[in-house]
Amino acid sequence: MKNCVILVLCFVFSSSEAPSPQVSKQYRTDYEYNRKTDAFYKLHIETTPHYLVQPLCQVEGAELMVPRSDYDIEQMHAMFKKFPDIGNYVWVGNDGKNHESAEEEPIINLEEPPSFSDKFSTCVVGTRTGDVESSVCYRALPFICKVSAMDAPYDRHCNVYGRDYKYYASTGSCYKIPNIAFPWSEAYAECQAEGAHLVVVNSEAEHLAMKNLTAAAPKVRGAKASYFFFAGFRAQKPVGNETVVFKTIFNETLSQAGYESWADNEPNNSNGEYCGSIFLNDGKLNDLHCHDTFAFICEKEVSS
Ligand SMILES: *[C@@H]1O[C@H](CO)[C@@H](O)[C@H](O)[C@H]1NC(C)=O
Ligand SMILES: *[C@@H]1O[C@H](CO)[C@@H](O)[C@H](O)[C@H]1NC(C)=O
Ligand SMILES: *[C@@H]1O[C@H](CO)[C@@H](O)[C@H](O)[C@H]1NC(C)=O
Ligand SMILES: *[C@@H]1O[C@H](CO)[C@@H](O)[C@H](O)[C@H]1NC(C)=O
Ligand SMILES: [Ca+2]
Ligand SMILES: [Ca+2]
Repeated sequence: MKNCVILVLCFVFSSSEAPSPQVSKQYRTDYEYNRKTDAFYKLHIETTPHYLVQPLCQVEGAELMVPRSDYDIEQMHAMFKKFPDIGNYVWVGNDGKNHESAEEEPIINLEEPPSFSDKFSTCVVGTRTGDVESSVCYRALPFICKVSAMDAPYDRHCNVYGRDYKYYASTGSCYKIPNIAFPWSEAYAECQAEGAHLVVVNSEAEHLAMKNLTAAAPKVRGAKASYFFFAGFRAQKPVGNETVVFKTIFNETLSQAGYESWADNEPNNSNGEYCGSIFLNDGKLNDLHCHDTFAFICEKEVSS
């Protein structure tokens, strides 16, 4: 009987190379764990209109935090303390209770609200002093995302903290196009946080895989154009008459990386396009402005 138990345990441990967040209490590098709630949290310090916060949390496999217990409030309080300069309010989710209205005059978001209802409805905020209050929705605030360890996504085969990775046997890598548009450096950080990296095309087979992946991709919110996907290469802004040299995020030239076919008439470096992308039509390479927002592709090599 005892041997049996030991055998079963051995099997369980040896078959799981990297255990799920449920077991390991590890999640994306930008989330912190709270033992009392058995959940992961992230405070987004950038001020954000209310209608965008839930989609942003969901890209990270989380939800806007609904304050459910004193432990959630303690967590919020602790996160506020790390950032003295972000003001006194954050968006939190609606817990369905009635709350006093926030006293401080809200800084009204000057952009047009996306919907009539957002302008007049009330939303829920957490305060620096540890209260939950109601507030107009028509403003921009930092916000807190939360996911329980039980629900935190982990893809065992691809070894990433994210959903929707697709494995291509032809390249031995998993790929994903997150459902959001970002500037290049935020796209870079987002792939990193999940345990992946912006895609680097290393072969003709991988070029074909990218052509296949992008052809089937739904459009993402907020992209400047829907036919480009940021990828893991870019150039330094040249000094004087230096030539522009594109290198991968692993500091290889494109030729060293194994694929250097540009789309027709690219790179055109039009007014300083220094960030790399993949062109939907032919899966080939193109240069883009780093600060514009586009869809992007994350890659994770599967170790054999
Ligand atoms: C992508 O590849 C899959 C699997 O081989 C195939 O079923 C699908 O039709 C391809 N899609 C495109 C757009 O080529
Ligand atoms: C580029 O700069 C170098 C040195 O700064 C100079 O010698 C050369 O003539 C320049 N080339 C062109 C095409 O301007
Ligand atoms: C990148 O490669 C270049 C040339 O191969 C080398 O000079 C440089 O130090 C490398 N940079 C980093 C950060 O490794
Ligand atoms: C340069 O390339 C971009 C796409 O990266 C394209 O939108 C733009 O029209 C091109 N500019 C010129 C002058 O060809
Ligand atoms: Ca690759
Ligand atoms: Ca271009």
